[in-house]
Amino acid sequence: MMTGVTPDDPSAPRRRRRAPAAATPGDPAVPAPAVAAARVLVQALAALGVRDVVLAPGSRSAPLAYALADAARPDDERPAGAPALRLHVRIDERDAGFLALGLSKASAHVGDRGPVPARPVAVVTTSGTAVANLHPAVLEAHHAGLPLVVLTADRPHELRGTGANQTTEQVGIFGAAVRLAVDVPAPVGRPGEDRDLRRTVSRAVAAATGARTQDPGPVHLDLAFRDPLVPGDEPWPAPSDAGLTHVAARALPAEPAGLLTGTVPVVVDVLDQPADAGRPSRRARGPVPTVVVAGDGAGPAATRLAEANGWPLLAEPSSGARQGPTAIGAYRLLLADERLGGRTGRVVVLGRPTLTRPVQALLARPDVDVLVVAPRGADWPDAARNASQVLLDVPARMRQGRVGAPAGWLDAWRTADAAAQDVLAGALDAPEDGRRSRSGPRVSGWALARAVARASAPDDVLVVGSSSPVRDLDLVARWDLAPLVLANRGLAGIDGTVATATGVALALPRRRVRAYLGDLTFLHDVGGLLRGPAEPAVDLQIVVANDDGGSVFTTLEHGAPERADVFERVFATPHGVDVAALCAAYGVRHTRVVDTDGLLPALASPGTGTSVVEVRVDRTQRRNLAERLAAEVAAAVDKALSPGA
Ligand SMILES: Cc1ncc(C[n+]2csc(CCOP(=O)(O)OP(=O)(O)O)c2C)c(N)n1
Ligand SMILES: [Mg+2]
Repeated sequence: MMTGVTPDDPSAPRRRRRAPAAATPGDPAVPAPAVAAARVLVQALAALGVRDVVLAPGSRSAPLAYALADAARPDDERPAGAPALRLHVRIDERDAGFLALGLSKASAHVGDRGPVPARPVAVVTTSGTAVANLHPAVLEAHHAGLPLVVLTADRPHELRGTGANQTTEQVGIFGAAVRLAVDVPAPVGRPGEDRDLRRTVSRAVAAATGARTQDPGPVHLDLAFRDPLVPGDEPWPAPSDAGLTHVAARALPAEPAGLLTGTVPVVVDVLDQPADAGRPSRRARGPVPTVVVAGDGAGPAATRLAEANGWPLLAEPSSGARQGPTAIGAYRLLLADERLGGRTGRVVVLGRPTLTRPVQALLARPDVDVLVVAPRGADWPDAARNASQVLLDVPARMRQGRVGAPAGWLDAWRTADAAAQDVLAGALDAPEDGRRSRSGPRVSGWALARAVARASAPDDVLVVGSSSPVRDLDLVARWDLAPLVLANRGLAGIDGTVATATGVALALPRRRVRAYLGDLTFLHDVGGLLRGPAEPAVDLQIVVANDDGGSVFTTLEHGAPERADVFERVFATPHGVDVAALCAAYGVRHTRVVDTDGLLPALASPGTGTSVVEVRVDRTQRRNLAERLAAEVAAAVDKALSPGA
């Protein structure tokens, strides 16, 4: 939605209690309109729950920069009227955007009284290309449902379309990716202006948090500022509630009423009837063999659902659900088995699954009844266009474990998973893993993923990059109690991951935060390491799986031997970068690990500050090893599930 606010907006209040004096240029007691408005805006953000603001430098945004610098002063130095905010300054707007995203992502948690949604975090830029550099983070926030409040400074309307320096079409630049876009005119100091601005900020924060819609996401205020942009000694305005609108959040019913009482039969019908009406009733055949697929952000409800009914839990690392006795680590390799994936008649999907083709194939099968539980937002995940129902919540009968599973259903999956784990352990512990090659010793991606998983305690936080790291972790991670695993799965970009992890680390200073990413993902966002001396230190360990290129492509059709002639140049993109030198340039500690023995010690003691553990990973064997492991697991599972095994 896009709205414009014009100086003669009819929504401006007609009755005013105290008309503030219009600004008189040069009046030492009254700040310039742009400066006054920036202060009111910063006060409103703080009053509406914003705690962190990320700023990239620029001149048109100067009124906000000065106001934020005041708000970030220590308590005893902050001017009267200035709210307390945490300020983070970054040079690169793309990183500023992802830093804000990481700060917001890490603020969501499960509190004593249930889930606490992500906090809105603001990011401020100047005009021009600076704005466009926020686009990747805005898109990720859109698809991940994170409340980014994007504040971009702009020239006043009279300078737009005139060829004025650093002036472009900023209004609406993020298109459908923002929940709200407002063209805020340059303040002139007219009566009622502050109040209107608070109203606009209130709407923006409500739209970002999804208070009315349960659909959080980014919002964009394009703020025109007219010179002068610099404050003098004028005091801050007293904080005021005028125009502030606290919008009550629309609460989802914990259990949709109809399901609780059984008065809405539609869901219950589906649970009791076969997907294919031509087959005998499932009631007659007993419980449907069901699995829970927990995609990104599914949360602990997925674990509870699986445990209540004795259903296998196929949980991605960033699901927040991958733990406990029902979690099937190697599910990706088990779905092909007729007695497991083949027998599955129903899937309950929580969160958004994106990682593996076998899961997508399962969700696409016409003989599988797919129930998607999507409590938030307008959309729901159903890439296979096969969902029979989209529910706001897990049906009560399921939640209470009254749907159940056929005898031996979970046991079969667990037996198969144990067999798969033996195969994986045998391969990853074999002496040829971590072997020496001409360019030095290397470990496999899976061995590294397993070491990262093992090094991650329940209180730790793991930010995992797209591409192989998240998929390798998905195959090998086994946790009784999982760490908090976060990933940018909204659009699964390899961009902005260092900055996202930095935001997470800044948001969770008391927890050990580790990022685990591929070398191209690291290099793409190496600028995320850039932090000026005035910025707070970041305790973050970055584990880089360096296989000199994009190994994920080797496992796809592009990596087939017959395409080898072009593969290296146009898919793998090797780079030969000296990561140690790069880290030195950014003043970041660097350790290189070349064998499996060195892994655990390097991961175990991250120390303070930001450090990089570069692990030399073998890419050349990934395709062969993946094929070999799949075949060996299939054989081992077959043996384990055969009668008399
Ligand atoms: C911004 C962006 N550009 C391109 C891609 C496509 N892409 C997916 S994985 C990948 C390679 C990643 O390589 P690396 O980080 O080294 O991980 P590896 O596959 O080697 O494990 C690329 C380029 C993407 N996801 N996001
Ligand atoms: Mg790589």
